Amino acid sequence: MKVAVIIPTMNEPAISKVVDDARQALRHFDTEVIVVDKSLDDTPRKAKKAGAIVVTQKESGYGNAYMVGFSSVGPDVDVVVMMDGDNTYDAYEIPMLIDPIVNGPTDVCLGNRFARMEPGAMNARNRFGNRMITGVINGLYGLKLKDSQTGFRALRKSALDTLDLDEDGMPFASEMIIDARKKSMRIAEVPISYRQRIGEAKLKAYKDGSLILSLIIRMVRDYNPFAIFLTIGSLFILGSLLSGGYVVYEWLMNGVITHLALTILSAMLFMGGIQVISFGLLADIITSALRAAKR
Ligand SMILES: Nc1nc2c(ncn2[C@@H]2O[C@H](COP(=O)(O)OP(=O)(O)O)[C@@H](O)[C@H]2O)c(=O)[nH]1
Ligand SMILES: [Mg+2]
Repeated sequence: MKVAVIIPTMNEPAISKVVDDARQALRHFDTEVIVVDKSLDDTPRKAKKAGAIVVTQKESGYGNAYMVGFSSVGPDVDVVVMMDGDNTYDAYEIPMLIDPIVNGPTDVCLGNRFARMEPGAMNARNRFGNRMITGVINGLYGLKLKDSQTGFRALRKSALDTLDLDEDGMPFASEMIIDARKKSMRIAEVPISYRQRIGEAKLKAYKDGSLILSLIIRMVRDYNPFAIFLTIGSLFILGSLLSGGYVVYEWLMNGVITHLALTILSAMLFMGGIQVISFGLLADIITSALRAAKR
């Protein structure tokens, strides 16, 4: 059983400890630690000294770093672990994280940071953003995750090889879950610890948060447009039934219609709703046809 640990780094002062811990934690396995580096400081030198294979990232971005890392793992690797270089994750929990893959049918195992989170490790804004994004992913893709944005993950190498990933930045983390789900992979979540980071954060909450949400909308639109249009169209029709119901009620009671504007609004909402749903049906037919043509 061979395990590769991939750590993307951009100026990470704790990298020596992180690499040391990972190698020590996996001493009973055949192990390689790969650091994909984009630093201006001595991070790569420290990583090499601690025993990691260092690959220099030419382009930039968190997702791009992992794509470089995935293509650098040895051919005999069975499990790939993803981890930050900032000491937030406890490398000694790697054996626990990979267990559902090594001893079970799991393809993708995610570490849930909310299980054992040190105070101050994640600020309220990021906690809120994570909850929102996780809720949307769960709702749209029928999952029950607690922490979709975790950076501590393990993947069965054979499953990883079939994923189609091309998000260069932080949305990569969501893309991976959504694609794994679409390919009916077995996804598990295990409780992990999460500590305060050493060194400066690279995540830009507002920029990365909106990039992640726009990725999710794009993925749903491309793969399952009908879900989005049906939801919007239904809301229109629901609104039209409420306002139209009031108009009809008044007409039945008094025999006259006094709310002309409301009447027009109801009719427009109803027709709009039907149009949006029809459009969704068309979009669905088009995307299915395109997908069939690609095969
Ligand atoms: N090579 C590389 N590493 C990056 C890049 N962006 C972030 N990282 C690293 O990816 C890991 C996750 O970033 P971090 O700032 O901890 O994000 P957070 O855990 O979501 O707050 C850290 O080890 C960073 O040094 C990048 O563009 N290139
Ligand atoms: Mg981090």
